[in-house]
Amino acid sequence: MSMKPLTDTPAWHALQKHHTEVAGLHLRELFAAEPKRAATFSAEACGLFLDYSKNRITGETLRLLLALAEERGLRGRIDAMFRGEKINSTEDRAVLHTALRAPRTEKILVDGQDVVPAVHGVLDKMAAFADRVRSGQWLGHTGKKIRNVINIGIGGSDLGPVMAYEALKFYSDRALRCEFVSNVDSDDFAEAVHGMDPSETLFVVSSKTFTTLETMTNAQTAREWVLRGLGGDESAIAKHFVAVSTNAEKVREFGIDTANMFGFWDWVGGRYSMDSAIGLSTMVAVGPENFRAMLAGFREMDEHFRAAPFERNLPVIMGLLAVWYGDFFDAQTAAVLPYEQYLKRFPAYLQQLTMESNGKSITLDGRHVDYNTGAIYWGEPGTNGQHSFYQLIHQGTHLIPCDFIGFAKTLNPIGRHHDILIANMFAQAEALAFGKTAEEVRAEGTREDLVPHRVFEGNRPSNTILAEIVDPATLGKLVALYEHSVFTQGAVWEVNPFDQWGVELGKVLAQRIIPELEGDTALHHDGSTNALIERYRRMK
Ligand code: G6Q
Repeated sequence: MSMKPLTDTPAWHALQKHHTEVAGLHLRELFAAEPKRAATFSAEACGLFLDYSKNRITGETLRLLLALAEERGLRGRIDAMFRGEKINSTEDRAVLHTALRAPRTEKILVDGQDVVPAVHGVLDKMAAFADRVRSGQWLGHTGKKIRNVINIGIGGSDLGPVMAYEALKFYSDRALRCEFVSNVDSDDFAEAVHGMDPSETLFVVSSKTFTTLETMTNAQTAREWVLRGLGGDESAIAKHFVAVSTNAEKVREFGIDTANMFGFWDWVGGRYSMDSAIGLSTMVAVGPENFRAMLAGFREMDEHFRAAPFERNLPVIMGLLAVWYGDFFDAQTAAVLPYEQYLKRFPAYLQQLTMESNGKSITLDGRHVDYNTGAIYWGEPGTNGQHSFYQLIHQGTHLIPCDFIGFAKTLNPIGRHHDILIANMFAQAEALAFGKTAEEVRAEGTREDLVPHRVFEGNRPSNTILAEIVDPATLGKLVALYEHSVFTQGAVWEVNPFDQWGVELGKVLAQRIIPELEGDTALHHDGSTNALIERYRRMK
C-alpha cells in the first residue's frame, strides 16, 4: 500500500498553517473566549470521562485533526485490524489482541480459521487452573498448598502482568504472595524467592518464544532452586512449573508438561498480551471472575473505538492530540500521571506500549519519516511527582502534555485522603493551564526581584481522565484506551506499531560478548568495548 507522504497531504498543510495561527494563543484566552469550552471539549465513553479542554486547540484544530485521521484512512485501518487482516506487514501477521476479549459468540477469521473458540478454550483452561491453585487443590511435590506464585517473563511477558497485579491488588487473594522476576540480574531472582519455601512455590514461565535469554536463564535458575529444595527429584518440576507460550516444543524441552502449558498465538504482540494467557499470574491472583470482568472492560472500549464517530471517540481524540503536540509543537515527551497508587506501574507499562509501538522512523512503504513519531512517555503516580519533576513541567523550557488519571472513589476510604489527593490533581491541571501572572504574583506582595521567578506562564496542556473506581473492568478500559490511541497515532504516522526490530536486535547483541566475559579469548570490538571487557575480566 502506498500513500502520499504525510507531510505532503492537504490535511497536514492545513494543520501547519493553522498551527501558526493558534500556537501563540494562551489557554487563558481560549477559556475566556469560549466559556463552555469544558463541555465542548470533553467526551465520555464506557464510564471514562475525558476532559480535553485544557489543550491548546480550537474547534478548528479538532476539525483539521479529524480530517487528517480520515485522510490517513484511520477508519479502514481500524476495520482491517478488527477483521484480522495481516496489518503487521513486516512480520506478516494479523494483529488481534481484540480477539482476546471477544465474546464466545463472535467469529474472527485468521487464514480462514475462526480464532474465538481457541481463545475461550485457553481462557477456560486458565480459569480451571487458577481455581485449583486458589482453592488449594493444586498441591506441590510434597503435598503442600501453593502460597507463592512467581511469574518469570520480561518485556511484554512481564510489564502487563505486574502492572495488572499491582492495579488489582485490592481484589487479589492475600494468602498468595505474587512476585515477578524479569531481569537477568540475579538480584531479581534472589530477592523474589528470599525466604520462600520451594515446596509452596509455583513458577509461571511466561515467554511467547520460550527462547528469551533473560527468561530462560531465570527459569533454569528457578528449576535448580526447586530441585535443590526438594531433594533433586525431577518429577517435582511438573508440580512447580507451568508455562505460557506459543512454543510447545521448547516448553517440552525445558521439562514442563505441555498439559500445563497455556497457549497463545503469533497474532498477539508481547506488549498487547496481558489479556492473553500471559495474564495467567494475574488470573491466579485475582480469580477468573475478576479477570473476565477486566476482559469485558477491554471489550467495551474496543467496541467504542470501532463504532463511535471520531469526534466522540476517546482513543482517536487522545491519539490525534498526541500527533498535534508531537508534530506541530515539537513536544518530545508526554507525562502520564495517575492519581491512584494502585496504578503505580501504569506509566512503566505504557512506556513499552507507546514507545515500542510507535518508536519507529520508517513508514509502511519503507520511507524515512520527516516528522516526529512516538513521544517519550514517562510518569509517576500523583502526588509523589509533584514533589519532584513537576517543577520542570510548570516552569521549565519543555512543553510536556500531561495525562492526569483520577478516580471519584477510593478503594480505601480513610479520612480526607481521597479528597486531598484529587484536589491536588485538579489543582495541578489548573495551574499548568492557567499559570500565575506577574500581576498576580505582585498582588501577593512578592518582592520585585523575585517576581519573574514566581511567575507561572501556564499554557501547559493536559487531559484529565476521570473514572469511578479502580476495578478490573476499568483497568481493561484504560489499557484499551491507550492501545487504541497508540494505534491511531501509528495510522497517522503510517508506521507499523506492531513490530519491534529494535528489541529483536537486543536479543542477539549480548550473545557474542557472554563467552568473552567467561573466558579470555581475543577481543575484536572497538577500543572502548575491548578495554571495558578487559577491565571487567580483571575485576570480576
Ligand atoms: C513486546 C516485545 C518484547 C517481548 C519480550 C519477551 O511486544 O516483543 O517486550 O514481550 O522480549 O519476549 P518473550 O515473551 O518471547 O519471552
